[in-house]
Amino acid sequence: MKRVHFRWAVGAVLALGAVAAQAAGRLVIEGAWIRTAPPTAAMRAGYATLRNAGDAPLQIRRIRSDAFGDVSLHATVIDDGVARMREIDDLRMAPGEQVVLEPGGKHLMLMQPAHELGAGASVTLIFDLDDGASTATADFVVRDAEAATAADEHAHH
Ligand SMILES: [Cu+2]
Repeated sequence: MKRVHFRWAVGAVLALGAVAAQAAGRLVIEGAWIRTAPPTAAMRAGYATLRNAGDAPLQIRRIRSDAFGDVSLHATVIDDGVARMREIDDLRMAPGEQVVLEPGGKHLMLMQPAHELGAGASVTLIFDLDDGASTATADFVVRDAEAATAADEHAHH
């Protein structure tokens, strides 16, 4: 009987430890798209809604893709009435926080495409998180901004 109680206690401690170890940021990427451009364009802009669905803060350390030589996160700032882009080095998100990447605001700058990207093409982007182990992946579909707006309006109905 004593032995059974001891085993139960060990099991409970291990279970609590497992719960504590799981506290982590979890990046969810939804509605990912890349704006259409001439198929050979040297630069593209990508948009999506990012959400931290985990129970700890997260930080995006790097974004990469086989389809682009360089991927960075940009903010659009109005400087003296002129829109300029500024790189965001380390996007931090609290648990439950959502960051919307959209035309005229924050966006992904996609440089040096490895191949032509026509409308309807799909590209995988990988987001590396600050813990060095976890990543989030999303397929970005090439489409025009009008189609994206229509889809958003549809979602609100
Ligand atoms: Cu940019």
